[in-house]
Amino acid sequence: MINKIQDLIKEVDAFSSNNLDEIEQFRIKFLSKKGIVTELFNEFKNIPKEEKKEFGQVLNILKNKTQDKIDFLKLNLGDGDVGKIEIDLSLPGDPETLGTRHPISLVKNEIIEIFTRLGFTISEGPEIEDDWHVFSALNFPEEHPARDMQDTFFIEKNPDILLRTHTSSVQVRVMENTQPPIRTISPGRVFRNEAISARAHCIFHQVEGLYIDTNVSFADLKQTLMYFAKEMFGEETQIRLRPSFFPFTEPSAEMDVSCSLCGGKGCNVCKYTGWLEVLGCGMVDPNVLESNGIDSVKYTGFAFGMGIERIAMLKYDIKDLRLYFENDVRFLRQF
Ligand code: 2NM
Repeated sequence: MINKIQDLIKEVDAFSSNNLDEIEQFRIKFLSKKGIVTELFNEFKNIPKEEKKEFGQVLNILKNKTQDKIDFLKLNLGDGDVGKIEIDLSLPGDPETLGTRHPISLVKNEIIEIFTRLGFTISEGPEIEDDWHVFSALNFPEEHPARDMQDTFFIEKNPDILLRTHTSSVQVRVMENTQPPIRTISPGRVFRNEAISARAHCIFHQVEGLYIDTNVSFADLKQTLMYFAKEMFGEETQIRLRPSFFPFTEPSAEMDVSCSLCGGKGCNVCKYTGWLEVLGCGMVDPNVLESNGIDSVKYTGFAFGMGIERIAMLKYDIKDLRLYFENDVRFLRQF
């Protein structure tokens, strides 16, 4: 009896086919209800007690080898002729769940699109900077509070190496290396030593812009920013400029846009003022041009800077800045 099973194992080992019908015949012969293996299992009760153990072991080997052979041959069938294996191609697939673009990226890309339509190029630069590119070349006086440990992250106690607090440092690098006309924006991450809250974070994103040429005036600044505001927040958007101060611009201004939620009538988003503050701007201080090798008699320029988080908050009515950094997919999927 055992020899008979050994012979059957040899037969199974030797069997091969790349034809589905043949493989099915092989399966019926061995494993179906009236197949060889099933019949042998039925024989089990007639086997003498002392042979039962060996009989069972060898028979199990035959059964497993037969099933493995069938699986193996069917798997190989798949190559080049899918139709032969029993897959229902009309069944719906398991869809991959796609991620979504982060709202900061969406708004950043939108800002980039608007300014590239006006002929601005995109400039990038290092996040770890030196004092010159972040402060000195931008007309920050030696005792300016932004230079304080309290506001700026320094690297390894070296007061000359720090994380950039604005992307104006990128524009210093552009001015160093190019003569006007310059039309460029610099999107990127910036770092400030601030306590994290709903309205502040130690890492955030900025887009700064720089335009330098002969005869650039405040009117050019105003038209450029009005075009930006209408493209970003809608054709009916109004802008207003309020006097302000920045070390690198003179005169300086802050720009508000009419609240797109209430159309300027007043609501809780604009705190019943009808206006939302969106960016800072001004005419580049001649000191900045001269520090960076640009003739301030021949050339003038304007510059502006905005926080991407803030623009996205206004655009999508996001109430808490921390949501941008938590990567909760329930938040991220909404955009
Ligand atoms: C702002 C506001 C006003 C600015 C200035 C410069 C540069 F490099 F030309 F000096 N870049 N960006 C600037 C001006 C940034 O952010 C609120």
